[in-house]
Amino acid sequence: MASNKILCLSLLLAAAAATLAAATGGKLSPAYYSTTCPKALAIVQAGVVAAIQKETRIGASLLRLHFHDCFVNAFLQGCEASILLDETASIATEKTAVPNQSVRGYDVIDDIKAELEEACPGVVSCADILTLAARDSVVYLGGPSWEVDLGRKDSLTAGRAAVNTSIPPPTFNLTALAASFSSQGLSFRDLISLSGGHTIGVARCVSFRGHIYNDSDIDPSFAESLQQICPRSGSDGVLAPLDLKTPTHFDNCYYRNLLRKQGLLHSDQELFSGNSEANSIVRTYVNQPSVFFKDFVQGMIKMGNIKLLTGSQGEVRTDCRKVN
Ligand code: HEM
Ligand SMILES: *[C@@H]1O[C@H](CO)[C@@H](O)[C@H](O)[C@H]1NC(C)=O
Ligand SMILES: *[C@@H]1O[C@H](CO)[C@@H](O)[C@H](O)[C@H]1NC(C)=O
Ligand SMILES: *[C@@H]1O[C@H](CO)[C@@H](O)[C@H](O)[C@H]1NC(C)=O
Ligand SMILES: CC(=O)N[C@H]1CO[C@H](CO)[C@@H](O)[C@@H]1O
Repeated sequence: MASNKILCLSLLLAAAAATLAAATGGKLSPAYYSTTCPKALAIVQAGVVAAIQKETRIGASLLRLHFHDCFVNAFLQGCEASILLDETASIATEKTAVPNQSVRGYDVIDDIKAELEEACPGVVSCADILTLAARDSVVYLGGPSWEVDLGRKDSLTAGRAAVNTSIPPPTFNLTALAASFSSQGLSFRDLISLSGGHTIGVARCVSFRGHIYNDSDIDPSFAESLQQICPRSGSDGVLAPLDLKTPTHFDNCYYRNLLRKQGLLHSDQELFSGNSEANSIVRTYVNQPSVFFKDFVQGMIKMGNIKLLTGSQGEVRTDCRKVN
């Protein structure tokens, strides 16, 4: 009897909290799932840690997955998990768009989602899983931690055509990169701090070939060593670390590489190649890693809030690959 009473009380509290959440409408909050799915954050984190322990690179892949989700503004939506939708008669999947070719981590999100559906069916959105998984990856690999505001809803659509125009290619110069970020409401400083995401993970030969053969702002011996694995043609898929020193550790080495002209992508080296404002920010991140961490966190929070669906917009998908 007593335990029944306690159960009823907690159900009542849950109902009150749910009403409160509904009443606050589209407002995000770190506590969004605290009554509807109290284990949500722990489940996502455990899934991310297990995946990274199986394959270290997956942490980088999960960070990039969130970046791409937020940047592709199909139908003017940002971080809404449209990147996870598979092709159907009515969905033009984003997965097969050219800049998307090496985006990965979908299976990890599926596994986490399956566990969440078991614990609290239909409650935790795929967009929130992507946002949390990016944060948890950064933390596990030694980067900064931060609180993630939750309550994003999932889109009902995807937009392959928008991938080409939304995701900046590695051939962009500083001006074009800044314009791309600015069109998403992100500042010049956000561009430089968020590019620090390249302190982990890898890129394919096809993505850095132009830089190692055609650019002059590259350390010649660094270029030469890369030319040995990435020929002028062929071997498009051969991988090299974005941060040659510590590719599985989230630190400020990415910026130290730029000072030595050892950025892997053309777009990386653009951040330290003559623009005095950019150079000065890069130098700050080299000398004061804590400033990099602070700015990166700020940038991630801004990026994670790009054109969200909230409240009664969109839905909470039960399968991240399909609209309900
Ligand atoms: C500034 C504009 C950016 C450009 C031009 C760019 C470009 C690229 C390219 C070309 C790759 C390698 C793809 C391949 O060859 O397979 C890559 C990988 C990656 N990017 Fe970016 N990126 C940018 C911004 C970002 C941001 C803002 C983040 C996250 C905060 C990010 C995180 C990553 C990560 C972690 C990887 C490695 C993924 C893996 O190993 O699976 N990038 N990026
Ligand atoms: C994206 O661009 C690539 C090459 O620039 C092109 O082959 C592809 O068809 C484009 N995709 C869409 C959906 O526009
Ligand atoms: C950057 O690229 C754009 C577009 O390709 C070009 O118009 C512009 O002249 C370039 N800017 C610099 C400073 O090279
Ligand atoms: C390098 O430059 C040459 C000559 O301008 C051009 O034909 C080639 O496409 C460039 N290669 C890459 C990978 O950008
Ligand atoms: C993960 C994923 O779906 N990648 C796709 C990216 O696009 C190519 C085609 O351009 C597909 O073959 C990949 O499966």
